[in-house]
Amino acid sequence: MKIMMGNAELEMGSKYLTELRSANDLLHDVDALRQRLEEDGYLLIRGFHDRADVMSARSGILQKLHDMNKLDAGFPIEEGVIAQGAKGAMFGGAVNEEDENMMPFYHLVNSEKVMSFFDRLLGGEAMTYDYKWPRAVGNGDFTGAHYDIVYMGRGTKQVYTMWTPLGDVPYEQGPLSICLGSQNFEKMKATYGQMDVDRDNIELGWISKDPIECVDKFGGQWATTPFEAGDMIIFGMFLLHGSVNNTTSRFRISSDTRYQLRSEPVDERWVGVKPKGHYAWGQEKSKSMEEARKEWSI
Ligand SMILES: O=C(O)CCC(=O)C(=O)O
Repeated sequence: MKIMMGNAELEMGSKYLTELRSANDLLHDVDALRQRLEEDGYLLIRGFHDRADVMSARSGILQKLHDMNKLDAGFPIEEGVIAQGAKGAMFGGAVNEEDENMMPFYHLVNSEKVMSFFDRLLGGEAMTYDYKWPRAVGNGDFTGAHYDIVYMGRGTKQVYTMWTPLGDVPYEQGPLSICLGSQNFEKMKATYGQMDVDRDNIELGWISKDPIECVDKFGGQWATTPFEAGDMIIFGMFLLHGSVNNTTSRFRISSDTRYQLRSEPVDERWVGVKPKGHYAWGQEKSKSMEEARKEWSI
């Protein structure tokens, strides 16, 4: 089976691409979960969220897409069919209680279940960034390879991303993909991994749009899987990830949200009632990643 990532076509089960594995069998054993996270760089938990809660978060976001005329009126809203020419959308920001459509989503990613999972995994009281990144990814769109640290590295480096599909996301709808082993790309961590998009103003922040080039040059192997509503995957700040292309006529709806120990320093851009977010990135003409990579010799 061929999977599209950017302009590349990757064969599932080749040196470039394999399947993510679930960590559900380790859920009862926190030491084993930590060890797996260390070794694999991620934990995929199937059926973690209540499917009904995920579907109500999805409905709220679909309602917003409908209100923005981004859905094809010829289909039921819940199918999320993209209106002719409509682009994707990011609904980044902190909880806004006036936005009723978003409340089920905030409850989902801030739930007691999520927070106590991180309390247990991190071995202390966890906190979540107030800022959340729910998104609708349009036809032909994908996310290029990046470390999250370049967007949120001003506090502790022990921050974890939880990626939650808000609905079922089969291969062709563009699920998350990660580069296995990229948590050990030492030269990349010492160069690209020290970058801060607001300080360095480098376009997109993606180290590469070409997953084949990544493997040939840096090593590792891409991994993805079809996701179902309820699944989630977590990973640290130094794990290259991106996504498969959405080749369907429906939006891929998902979110990325962040968690860390409350006792550790926090990146001030992402907390508070109105987090300031990226304040400088892209304000001036940004440097190309190609140029930055030449300077880093990677
Ligand atoms: O959903 C995507 O396409 C990318 C998500 C991502 O980059 C993240 O979860 O950090």
